Amino acid sequence: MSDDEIILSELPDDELVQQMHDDLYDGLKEEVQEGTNILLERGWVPYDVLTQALVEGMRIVGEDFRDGILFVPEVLLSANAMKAGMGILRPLLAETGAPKQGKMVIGTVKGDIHDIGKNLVGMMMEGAGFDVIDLGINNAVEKYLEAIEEHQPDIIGMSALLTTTMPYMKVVIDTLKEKGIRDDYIVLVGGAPLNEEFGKAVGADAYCRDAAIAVETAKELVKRKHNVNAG
Ligand code: B12
Repeated sequence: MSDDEIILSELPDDELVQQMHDDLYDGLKEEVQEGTNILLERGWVPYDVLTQALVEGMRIVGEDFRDGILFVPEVLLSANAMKAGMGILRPLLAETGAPKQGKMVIGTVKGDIHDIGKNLVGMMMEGAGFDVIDLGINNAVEKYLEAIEEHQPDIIGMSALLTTTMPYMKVVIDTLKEKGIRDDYIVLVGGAPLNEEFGKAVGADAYCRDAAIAVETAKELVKRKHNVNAG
């Protein structure tokens, strides 16, 4: 059977999720949107659609990109398809009615244009009750400083997907230290090439492996900060 003949709504859940991985791989935006809607109509919670259909699909794309089977133009199409699916989930994840937790400024660091993971963290943080100010991609330290000044966030989040751009996180944190304001904020860092050790080495409060952990860590650290301030 050719792809044209596949009717997504007729597939059972597991085959539909597989098909969505294929469609994401092929950069088929409309099909990914359709699949996302079908899973939601079937009662899937948005977080499961996000992780099992979209994030898992992008993981497979990542492997073939690494292995030289896919190239930038193809991965860009996959990224666009993923974003289209995320666009449907975003309002659903945000409308949880969670009590207000605090404010976060988040951005991808200078030299780096990867934004899917950052966007996902932003979405999940919104869903958990944080106000999120998204600085977008390719942010120099000045951008973070301006946003901190303007928004007075509780949390600063930095994302980097390249081994060449992740050291820039230290530039930002060191600048905060020089200005004597480092300890006024919780700094969270993330991105595929990072790890716990790197987070510690650059002086972040925490490295978070994924968006769910980012939410848990943010809540915990904000609570702790408030307790310290109250005490
Ligand atoms: C999609 C993609 C692209 C897309 C980006 C589209 C977009 N709008 O983002 C495009 C095609 C543009 C691209 C370009 C490039 N890419 Co690219 N890309 C990827 C790919 C396949 C997936 C990344 C992704 O979106 N993952 C899905 C999300 C959900 O996961 P995530 O980003 O890791 O985010 C999660 C966590 O890390 C964490 N997190 C992320 N950020 C943050 C921030 C905070 C504050 C917290 C708490 C947590 C957190 O939570 C997120 C959600 O759970 C990765 C492969 C990989 N293994 O990561 C390569 C990858 C990152 N790219 C790579 C490369 C080399 C490039 C290019 C240099 C290629 C080139 N020759 O031009 C350019 C770089 C351009 C630039 N200057 O930035 C390499 C990096 C290698 C390295 N060691 O540095 C990778 C690893 C692929 C590979 N193995 O070769 N890429």
